[in-house]
Amino acid sequence: GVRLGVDFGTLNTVIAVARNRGVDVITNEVSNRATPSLVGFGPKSRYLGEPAKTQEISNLKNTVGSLKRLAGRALKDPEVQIEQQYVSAALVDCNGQVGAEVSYQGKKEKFSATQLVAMFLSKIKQTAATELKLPVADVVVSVPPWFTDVQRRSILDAAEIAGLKPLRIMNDTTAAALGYGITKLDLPAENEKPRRVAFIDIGHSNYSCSVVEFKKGELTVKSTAFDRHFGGRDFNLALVNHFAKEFKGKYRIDITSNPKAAARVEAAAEKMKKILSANQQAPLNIESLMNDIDVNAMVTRQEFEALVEPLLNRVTAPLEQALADAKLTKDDIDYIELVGGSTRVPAIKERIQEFFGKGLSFTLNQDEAIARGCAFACAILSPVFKVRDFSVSDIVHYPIEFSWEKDVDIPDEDTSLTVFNRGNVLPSTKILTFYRKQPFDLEARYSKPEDLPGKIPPFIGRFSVKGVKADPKTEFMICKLKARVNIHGILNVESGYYVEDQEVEEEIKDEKTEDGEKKDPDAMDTDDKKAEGKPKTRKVKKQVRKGDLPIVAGTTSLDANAKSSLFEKEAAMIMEDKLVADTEEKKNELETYIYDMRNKLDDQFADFASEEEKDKLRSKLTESEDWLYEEGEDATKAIYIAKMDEIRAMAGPITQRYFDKVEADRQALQAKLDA
Ligand code: ATP
Ligand code: K
Ligand code: MG
Repeated sequence: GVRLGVDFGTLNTVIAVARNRGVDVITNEVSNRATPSLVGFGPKSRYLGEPAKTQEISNLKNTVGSLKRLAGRALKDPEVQIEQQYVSAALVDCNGQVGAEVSYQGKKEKFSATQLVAMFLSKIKQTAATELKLPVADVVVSVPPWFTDVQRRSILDAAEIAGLKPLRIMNDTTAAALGYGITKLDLPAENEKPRRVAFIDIGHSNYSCSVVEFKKGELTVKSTAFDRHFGGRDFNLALVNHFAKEFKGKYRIDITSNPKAAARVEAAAEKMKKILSANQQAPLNIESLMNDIDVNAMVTRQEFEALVEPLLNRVTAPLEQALADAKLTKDDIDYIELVGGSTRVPAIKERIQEFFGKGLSFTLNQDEAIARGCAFACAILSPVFKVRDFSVSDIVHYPIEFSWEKDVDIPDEDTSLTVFNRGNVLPSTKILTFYRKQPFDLEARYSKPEDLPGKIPPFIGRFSVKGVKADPKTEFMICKLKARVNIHGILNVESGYYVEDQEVEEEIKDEKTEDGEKKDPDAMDTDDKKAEGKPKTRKVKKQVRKGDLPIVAGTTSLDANAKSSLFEKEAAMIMEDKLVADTEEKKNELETYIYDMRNKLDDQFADFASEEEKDKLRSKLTESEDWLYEEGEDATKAIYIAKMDEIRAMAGPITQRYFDKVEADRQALQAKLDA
C-alpha cells in the first residue's frame, strides 16, 4: 500500500510519499508542491484546495480556512473568536463543536470542523491517488505539539471520515526531527554524548520549538515549547492594519468595512512580506480596491520591522522555555534547525541567532520537512516497508489525572491521581490497580485546565469497568487497568484484567512489561515484582492474571454510527463533485467540438462535402452553439453526450470520406516506397 505523510498546515498542506528509495513530495493538479488548506462551497459542488483558493475572494462567505485550528473546539471558546478574524465564512455551533454555515447547492448548510477537515483530507487523498495512480489509505498527519486529546481525536475522526487510515497523529517538530535523524549517518553511538538539536517551526499561525536528542537509530524529544498565536498571518495582519490606516488618510477609504477589499489587501501584504525577506523594500499596487480607487504604497524592510516589533519581541520566549524544560543551556545545543515558511523572515532569524549566539542550520527543506518526516513515520509503522528502524520518543504536554469513587474501604485511598505528568514519555502505558467489589467507573481529565489552549474542557473520557465481582475469600477483586497515551498523543484505557495473589515457582527473567515495552521508570506498576538476576527458580508471591475485564469507553471521539454516517455523507458529496466535474468536462468537449468542426469544414474537410451537406452541418453547429449558451447552459452530462453524438452522426459521412482519402494516399505512398 501507499504510505503517505501529510503536513496539515494552517495555510498550506504538503503531501509526501514513502517509496523504496526514499521520500518524495507529491504535486497537486496544478503542479504545486503545497495545497491551500481551504474548503469552499458553491451552487453545485464543493471547491477543495486549489479551486477554493481561486474562488476565495469572490466567495468569501462560503470559504473556510484555519481548518485545523477549529478542529475539536467549541464555538464559545475565546480562541475560536480569535479564529473568526481569519475565517471569512460564519462560524456557528454544530452539535457542540464549532462549524461553519455556508451556502451549498443553493441551501444554507452547517458543517462541523471535523467534517470540514474530512473534506479537505479527502481531497488530499484524491490528489495522492491521482498522482500515484494507486489507492491511498495509510497516512501520518502532523498537528501542532500543543494539540490536546479532543483536537487530536477530531483529526483522527476526520481522517477516517475521509476514508484514510491514520497510523499516527504526529507533532510537527517531532516529524521534522525524524526526517532529520533518519537521513543523518553520523549520529552518536549508544555510549556517546547525544547530539542535541533545537527544531524551530514557525508557520502561518503557530510557533513551536523542540529540543531533541539523537543517537544512532533513535530520537528523544526532551522538551517542546510553543507560542500558539505566532505566525505569518500575524505579520500579514500588521501590514494590513498599517495600510488600513494609511488608506483612510490617503484615499478616504475604509477597508475594514469591506471584507473583499480587506482580503485583497491581505493577499497583497503576504506577497509584499515575502518580497521583503529578500529585498530592502516592496511595492503594493491594487487596482480598483474600493470605490474604483487604485491604491499604491511602498514599505521598506525597516518600516516593516518596526511594525512587527511587538511580535519580534516574542520570538525568544519559546526558546527560553524549551531550554528550561529540557534542563539545558544554550551551549548544550549543537544545532538549530529551522523549518516553516515564516523562518524566512530575516528579523526572526536574527532574533533566534542572537539568542543562541551561534549560526542557524537549514539542512531541512523548510516547506517540506514535516511532510517528509510524516512519510518516514508512516513507512516505519508499516510492516511491509523496508525502512531503517528509527525509534521516536515524544513527550506528554499536559498532566492527566484519573478520578474514581471509593468502593472497598481502604484507609487513606485517594480518589484521584495524576497518572501522566508533563514531560512524561509518549507513547507510554501505566497500569492502575484497584481493589473492587463491583463494576466501577473512572474519569480521565487534564489536571491543569488553565494550561490548556483557550477554554478546551479538561474532560478526556469516562471508562466503565465491567465484570468486576468480589472474590469470596478476599471480598474484593484486584483489578488492573492499562492506561495509555498512545502514539497519537491520545489517552485511552485500553484494556483491563484481574489478578490473584499466588505463591509460584518462577524463573528469574529480564524486566519487561506484558506488552513487551521497555519499562517506564514512572510506571505505577510496582506490584509486578521484578526478581533479582539469579539464574534459577524460586518461590515468589506473584499476581497471576485470571481473566479480562471489559471496558466501555466514553470519549470525545465520534461513536461508530456517527462516524459511518458522516463517511457516507462525505462519499455522497465526493460523487456529486465528480458528477459536476464530469458534466463540466462534457460541456467543454461539446463546445470545443463545435468550434473545431466549423474550422475543419472550411479547411481539411472542404473538399469532402457537398455545399448542401456543409450548409446543413453548419446550421446544426450554429443551432447547437445557441443551445449551449441558452437552454443548454446547465444541462446534464447525458444530454451533452447526446448532443455531441447528434453532430457526430451528421458529420460522419464527411469525416469518413476524408479519412478514406488519407488512408488511400498513405497506401499509395507505401506502394511507391515498396516498388
Ligand atoms: P502552521 O504551521 O502555522 O499551521 P503552515 O504550516 O500552513 O502553518 P507554513 O507553510 O510553514 O505554514 O508557512 C506559511 C507562512 O510562511 C505564511 O504566512 C507565509 O506568508 C510565510 N512565508 C512563506 N515564505 C515566506 C518568505 N519568503 N518570507 C516571509 N514569509 C514567508
Ligand atoms: K505547511
Ligand atoms: Mg506548519
